[in-house]
Amino acid sequence: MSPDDIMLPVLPSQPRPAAPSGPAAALAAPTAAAPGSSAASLADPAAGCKSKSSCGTSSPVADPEIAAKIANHPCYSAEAHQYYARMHVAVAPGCNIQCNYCNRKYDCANESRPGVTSSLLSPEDALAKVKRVASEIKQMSVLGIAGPGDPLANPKRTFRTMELVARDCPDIKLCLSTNGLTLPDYVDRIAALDVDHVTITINMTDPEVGERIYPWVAFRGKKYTGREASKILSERQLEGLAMLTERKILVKVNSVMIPGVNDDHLVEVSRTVKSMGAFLHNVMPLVSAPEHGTVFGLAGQRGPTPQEVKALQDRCADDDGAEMNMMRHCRQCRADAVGLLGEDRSEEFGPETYLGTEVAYDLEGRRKVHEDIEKWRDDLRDGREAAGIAGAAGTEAARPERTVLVAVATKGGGVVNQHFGHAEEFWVYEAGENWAKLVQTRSVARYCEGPSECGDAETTLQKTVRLLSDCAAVLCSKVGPEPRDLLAAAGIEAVELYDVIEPAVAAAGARLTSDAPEVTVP
Ligand code: CLF
Ligand code: SF4
Repeated sequence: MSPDDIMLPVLPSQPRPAAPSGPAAALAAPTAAAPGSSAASLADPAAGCKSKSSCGTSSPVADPEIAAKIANHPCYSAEAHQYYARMHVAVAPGCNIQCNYCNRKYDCANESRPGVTSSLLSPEDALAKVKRVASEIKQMSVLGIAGPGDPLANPKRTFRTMELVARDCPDIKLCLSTNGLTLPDYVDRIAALDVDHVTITINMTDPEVGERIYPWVAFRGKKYTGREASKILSERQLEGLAMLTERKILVKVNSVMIPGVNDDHLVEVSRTVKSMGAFLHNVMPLVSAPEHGTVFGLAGQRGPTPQEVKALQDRCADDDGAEMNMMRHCRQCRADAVGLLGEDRSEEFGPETYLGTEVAYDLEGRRKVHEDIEKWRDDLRDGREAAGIAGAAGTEAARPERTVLVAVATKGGGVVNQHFGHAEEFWVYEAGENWAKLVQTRSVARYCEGPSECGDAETTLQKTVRLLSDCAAVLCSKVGPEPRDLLAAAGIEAVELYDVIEPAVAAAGARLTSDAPEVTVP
């Protein structure tokens, strides 16, 4: 679809920024931005965020050095994730601990989606793949190593890969995810490679909780079990975290939310890691199915509902919780994921596409594409500011008293541009007058609370309506009569439009909260 194909409800007298070329166009960006949208015209321009920082977390990033580091990292900046892609290379097969949600046949579930198996690459083949992907997907800005085992349990392969990529692809950010057991041993090496982003999976800081998650830990040639194992793991994780933050390396903490095991404990974890300088906390749902053959899966341990995940994320973010920056848009990628978060283009890059062919690294072409993306983002940001819409840049002071949840169907590019029936995921925003803040992404296929609620008889449509049950409206480019009726029966208004997301969400929020009988701010 070209930008000109999109019919936007634009006021004719309003200025339109130029249509983007290159990457933004490829992302189906629209021809109008916030100032010209009908949605924006409903907003009062009195309030609004003046921040230019690219913040995807729950709070604005005041430090320009940090803002620059996260500006094009799709996981550390929710705004960036609409435009920039990441890729993972599966170079790290082994692991040094056992998690009860992993059976080793699949990718490391600390960062990846359980039940997915990625094929292993040598560091040299990984470099060839990175160069191929970088030349095809120029908005790919980050290379992450996240499995299929633990990257730091495979230090030779992991660091060799990073060295090769740093040598040949100087504009790609390096990113690493680890269970943290051996992290303190490698912090200097990580710093020397200019790795600016490290994720540690911390599911507990209390060994009593930990012994229900980790049956054993292999440390310095010895296998530990019970509380002792979790005590060692937790101490090493926190030691590594402190060492990284001391070196100004941004740390994201992942926590797998396991209902009845660590859910009540995770606010405490959030508080601890925040006090030690972690930048971002990503509470991810346990995905547990008997066919994965994990201890939790076989024991019938359920995963949380999206509503439970959001409630916990909100508690961690709250003033009386941990007041932590929360990541709300994780897609639990696979260890060989390629593309924008939420899309999986790994199958386009099989070995035949990168082995045996020399790919020239088009640094200049990539720079140009990234420049175009930044221009497009600036236009949208200026539009939001002109319309007085806060939330995207996280200025909590501007949050209205009354908000509702509004779901959006989007293919990216910052625009409501997807048919309801084609959407495999929805972005859920907190919406109110002059306020639009992304609070969760929900995958239609991912969440299932077990046979009692999600049996064979439940259609995808019914499941989708249940997924959005706490939303007041869903914004999409098109919706059929059957889903519209089912949504209406569940109290969810279906709104058809093509528009820039934030102004459209804020307008819907303003309208819905003016009718809403109760305050829904958490
Ligand atoms: Fe990969 Fe992870 Fe780096 Fe991102 S993923 S190593 S921080 S580049 Fe991102 Fe994927 Fe969630 Fe990970 S969406 S699973 S948080
Ligand atoms: Fe599996 Fe990852 Fe846990 Fe290792 S750290 S046991 S690979 S989930």
